[in-house]
Amino acid sequence: MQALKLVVIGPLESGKTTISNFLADASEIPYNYHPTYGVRILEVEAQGIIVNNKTVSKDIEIWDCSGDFKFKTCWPAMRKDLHGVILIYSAKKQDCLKEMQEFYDYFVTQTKVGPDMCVIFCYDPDKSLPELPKSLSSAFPKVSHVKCDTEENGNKLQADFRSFLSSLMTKMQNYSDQEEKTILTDNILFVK
Ligand SMILES: Nc1nc2c(ncn2[C@@H]2O[C@H](COP(=O)(O)OP(=O)(O)OP(=O)(O)O)[C@@H](O)[C@H]2O)c(=O)[nH]1
Ligand SMILES: [Mg+2]
Repeated sequence: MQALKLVVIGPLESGKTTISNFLADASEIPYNYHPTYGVRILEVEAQGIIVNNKTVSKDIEIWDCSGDFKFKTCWPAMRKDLHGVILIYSAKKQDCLKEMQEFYDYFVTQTKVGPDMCVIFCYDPDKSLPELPKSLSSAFPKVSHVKCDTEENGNKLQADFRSFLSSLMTKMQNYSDQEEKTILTDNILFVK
């Protein structure tokens, strides 16, 4: 079975590697900053995801991408055959609308991935933000947008991630069921 490819993208030093490690259940999470060089791929099996009232497991590839635009040459490989997008920005650097729009445009708008197959995480480990920045919420009104941190609210981050997986996999299944029906209908018409 093909793994679900999730691309984690966003500005430099926004928390992508920290969150990717957490979601992939990495046992050691280094909290000091090491810029990601290009991309790293983490593999994890998500268990107990609810898809159309059934509980399923799924292999996931988390593509933890660098936020440095010098790695833009890697973007086509990162975008190829992706199923979902996790956009991450840091509460410390909220002035990132232009960059977020560029990532969103390339990885979401220009692909088959719609706004409902994308989630925005605002990484706020110091709880510096009372609420989500309006500039970003209003720029991406159709995208689910939540605050997260890996330490105190790890359970909430896991729950938000699982709910994102559930909605993403439900949409994918409904889409492939629909495609199957269309092929069957086309074949029946053809036989007639
Ligand atoms: N306060 C706090 N800071 C943290 C914690 N975890 C990570 N950080 C800091 O958050 C920043 C984000 O680091 P990364 O996750 O490596 O950033 P990134 O988005 O992967 O960056 P690039 O790979 O360069 O694009 C770093 O400055 C970390 O030191 C935490 O639990 N608490
Ligand atoms: Mg990184």
